[in-house]
Amino acid sequence: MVTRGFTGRQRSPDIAKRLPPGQSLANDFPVLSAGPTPHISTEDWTFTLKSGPKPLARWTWEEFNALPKTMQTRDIHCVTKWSKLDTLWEGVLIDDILAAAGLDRPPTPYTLAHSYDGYSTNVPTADLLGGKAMVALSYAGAPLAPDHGGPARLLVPHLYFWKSAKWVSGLQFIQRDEPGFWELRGYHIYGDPWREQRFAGD
Ligand SMILES: Nc1nc2c(c(=O)[nH]1)N[C@H]1C(S)=C(S)[C@@H](COP(=O)(O)O)O[C@H]1N2
Ligand SMILES: [Mo]
Repeated sequence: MVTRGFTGRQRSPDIAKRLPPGQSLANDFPVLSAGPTPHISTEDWTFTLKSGPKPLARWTWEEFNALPKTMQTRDIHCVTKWSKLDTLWEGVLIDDILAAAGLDRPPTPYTLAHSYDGYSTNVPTADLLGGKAMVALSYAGAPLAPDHGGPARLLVPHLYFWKSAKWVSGLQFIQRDEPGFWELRGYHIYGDPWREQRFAGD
């Protein structure tokens, strides 16, 4: 059975292999937000790195755009059971943000991402490094649309998509893992789609 916008069966085997358990292919790009889309002008936008309460570095839009940029094609997986293959992003790798802040290693084992809409999400710092995550500024060759998190969003494609904080305002390094917005509301603390870690206890 095929539902409009989703096709679960009769995929070629290599596509099937790229779908984590319980996921179906989305052909469109659904928008999922807990609240209304905030509109942040690039003139007001800043990105801040903190260790606990202590600010480490801060960039304006212009300064941030001068950092080295990387393009990545990645599969993304939403906990509401859609996946999208081969999505194309451009942005600044978290590795390059740390380097620009003069950090040769991350200060703490955990990180909280914070957003302009008050959203937050927690990720082990190691999951943000080694080319695994970026602050994305563009999607499919165009500036990131406001509904999808523009001007800038976190992209952590190997975890469920709620970890990819839209309208990201900064990263805060923390000593102990602390749940973010959805993790406080029952989503899994880590969120590996390949282990189907949708909810706390999965
Ligand atoms: N700031 C912020 N980031 C967010 C959300 C949100 O409500 N606010 N929703 C999350 C959830 S649950 C998902 S599935 C993805 C959806 O991203 P999309 O709207 O670009 O598909 O964004 C994540 N990032
Ligand atoms: Mo989601």
